Amino acid sequence: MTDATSTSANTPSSGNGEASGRDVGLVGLAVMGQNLVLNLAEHGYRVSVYNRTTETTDEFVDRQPFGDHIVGYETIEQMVASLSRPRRIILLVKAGVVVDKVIESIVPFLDDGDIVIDGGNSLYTDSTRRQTALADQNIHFIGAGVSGGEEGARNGPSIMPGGASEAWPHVKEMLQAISAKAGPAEDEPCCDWVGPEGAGHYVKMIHNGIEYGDMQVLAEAYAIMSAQGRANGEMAATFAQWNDGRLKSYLVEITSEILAHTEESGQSTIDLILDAAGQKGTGKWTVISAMELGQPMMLVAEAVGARMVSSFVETRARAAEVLPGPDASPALDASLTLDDIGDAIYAAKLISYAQGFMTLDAASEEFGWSLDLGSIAKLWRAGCIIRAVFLDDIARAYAEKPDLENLLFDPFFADALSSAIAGLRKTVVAAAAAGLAVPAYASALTFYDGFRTARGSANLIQAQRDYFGAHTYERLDKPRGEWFHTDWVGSGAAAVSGSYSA
Ligand code: 2AM
Repeated sequence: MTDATSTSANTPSSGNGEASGRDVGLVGLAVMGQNLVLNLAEHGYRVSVYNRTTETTDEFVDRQPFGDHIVGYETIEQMVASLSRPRRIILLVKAGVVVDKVIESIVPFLDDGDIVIDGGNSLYTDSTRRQTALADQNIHFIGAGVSGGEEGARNGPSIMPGGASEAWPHVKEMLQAISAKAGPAEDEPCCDWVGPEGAGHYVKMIHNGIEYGDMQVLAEAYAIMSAQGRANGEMAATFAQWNDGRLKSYLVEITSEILAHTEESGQSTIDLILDAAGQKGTGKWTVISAMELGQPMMLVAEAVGARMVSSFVETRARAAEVLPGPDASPALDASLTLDDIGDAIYAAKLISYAQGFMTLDAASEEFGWSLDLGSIAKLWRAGCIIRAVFLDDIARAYAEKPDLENLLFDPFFADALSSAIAGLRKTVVAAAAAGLAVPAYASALTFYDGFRTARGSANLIQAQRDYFGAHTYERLDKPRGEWFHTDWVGSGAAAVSGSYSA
C-alpha cells in the first residue's frame, strides 16, 4: 500500500480548512446516513457527503447545524478528492446490488490503502466477497454492522466492524467516538473489531435474529396477559416494573410505552394496529445460517415463523371459524401470575441467547474467525435494539471463562435458569391448555428439556434410518466411532450384521 499520511485522520481535524483534507466521506443520505453524519460532525469530524439524488444532499446540508463540518458534493469524484488519506468512506446505501454498484463507482478514484466501510445491512457473505475483491485492488474493505435505528445512528449506535484488519487502526478512534458507550462509567465504546471477512455483518445478523426472538418473547407475554383480561394500562405498568429489574432492556421499556399510548379519542393505539408483522429478512438469514452450522437456534426460528403466520390475516380469520380449540380467555389458568410470566420471559430469553452464542461459536469455528464472544456481548450492551442489563451478565460469563462450553453452564445463568424455568413451564402448560399459541416459550422449554436429557429418543431415529436406508448406527455396548447395521427384516432386530467406519 502506498499510503498515506498517518493515522492522524483518525482524530477530528482541527478545522484548518480543505488543505489538510476532510476526515471522512459518507455515501447515502437516507435516515441512517443523515443521522450518522450528524453524529460524526458532532464529534468534530469533517464529513464530505454524497447522495445519488443531489436534492437530498442539498436539503440536508442546508438544514444541518454543523456548518462546514458537513459539506455536500455533487459527484463521487469530488467527494473522494476532498478527503485526506488514507481516505475513509462510509456507505449507507440500500443493501444488495446497490452496494456493489456504489463501490464500483468509487473505486476508480481511490488509491492504495484507502478504506471503504459498508455500514448497511449487508448479508455477511456479500461482505466476505467484497473484502476479498477489494483487497485485490489494495483497497481495505470493512463490513460494519450498525444497530440502533435512527436514534442510535444519531446519538451512538452499536457498531460491529469486520473485514480488513489493517484498516482498523485508521478508523478505530472515529468509530468508537460515535458509538454508544456502556459500562459503569458509560465510557466503554460499543464498537470493537469483530473479526475478518464478513464477521461484522455476521454478528449484526445474529443480533437481529436475537432481536426477533426478544420481540416474540414479549409479544407472547402480552398475548397471555391480554387473554387473562388485563387492561393495557396494567400491562404497561407491569412491563415498566419488569424494566426495573433483571429484564431491564430497551425492548421492555418501549413495550411499556407502547401499551400506555393512547389516541386522542382515549383509545389504546395498540388495539388499533393490525396484527400482521413485517420482516426484512435478517431473522430468516440468521436461522438459515444457524441451520447450516448445525445449531438449533429454534426460538428465533419460531419468531420468524410466528411473523409469517401473523401475515396470513384473512386465512387466520377463516381458520378461526372452522378449527376448534379451547376459548383462551376463561380457560387461561387464573393462577398464572405476573411473576410466572416474568420468569417465562427471562428463561426464554436466556435460552435464546444461549442458542445465539452457540451459533456464533460454531460460525467462528467454521469460518476461522476467532470471534471473542464476551467482546461481542459487550458490543450489544448499549446503542442497539437488544441492549439490556442481561448482556453485562453474558459478557461477565465469557470474561470469567472464555472457553465456556455453553452459556447455560455459567454458574450465574444455571442458577438463574433453575429458578425461572418453573415459571416458563407453568406458562407453557397454561397457554397450551388454553389454546393460546406461545411458540417462543414452548420452543425454549422444549430445547431446555431436550438439552438436559442425557439419554434421549434418537436411538429410535437411528434405528429407523438404518432400517430403511442402511445408514448404520453406533451402539452403547461398543466404542463411539464404530458403526453397525442390522438386517431388521431378515435375521431379526437384534442381530448386528457388520461394523463400518464412519
Ligand atoms: P437516493 O436518495 O438517491 O434514492 C437508501 O435507499 C440510500 O441508498 C439512499 O441514499 C439512496 O439514494 C441510496 N441508493 C439507492 N439506490 C441507489 C443506487 N442505485 N445508486 C446509488 N445510491 C442508491
